[in-house]
Amino acid sequence: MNDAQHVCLSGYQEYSHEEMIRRAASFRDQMQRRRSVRDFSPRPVPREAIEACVATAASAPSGANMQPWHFVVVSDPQAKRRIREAAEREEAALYGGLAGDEWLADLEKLGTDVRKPFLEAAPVLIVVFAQPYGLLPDGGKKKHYYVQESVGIATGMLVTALHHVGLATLTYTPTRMGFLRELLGRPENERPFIVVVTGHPAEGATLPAIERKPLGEVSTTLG
Ligand code: IYR
Repeated sequence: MNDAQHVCLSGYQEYSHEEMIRRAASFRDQMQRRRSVRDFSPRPVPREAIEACVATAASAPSGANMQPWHFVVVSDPQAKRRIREAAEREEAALYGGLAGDEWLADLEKLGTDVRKPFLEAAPVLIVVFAQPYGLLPDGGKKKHYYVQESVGIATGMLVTALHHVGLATLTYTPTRMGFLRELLGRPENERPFIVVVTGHPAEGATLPAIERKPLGEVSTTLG
């Protein structure tokens, strides 16, 4: 017999069809204004807003509710500088040949290179860690499930929350990210997943002239 404990669903908000359509369109319009930004202003951002956005991310669904993530909010200039220096060393390897010709050609339209000034310029870096397994109080390992999917969903919610409060983001993955675990003193069961760079865009920030695929190309409706 299943003896799972259940509680009543509370906080569910129902909308009329008209209201659903209006909200869906309005949220789509809001989210379609999101762009990955690489030119950041050093203007400070409210710590409380960042914390609330991280709390939103941490409310994501996860495999067997293991919540296999950890978020490190970095705003200390010295820590940001160390992250930039280590990341640029990794990028030097990538752009120096590790990436291969096809990858480098695909990156050309973005205009990215070895230099990562945004890691110091942006007021906040949120380093997202994934936990392939948990650590029990006795030092034993606890199995985690669908870790990539779970942390990917949480990261999507983080980016959405930051955009919602008017902060620009860049989802940044240095080529090899192991240095982040050491620099930030995270335990052995955590793997760096992504760096979410956030803050205000610099004045006059520019973006690559790239476009989203049309909806008909990325979705199919059956029935
Ligand atoms: N991490 C490198 C390379 C890079 C890779 C992908 I895939 C991108 O979408 C963008 C960049 C860099 O940030 O320069």
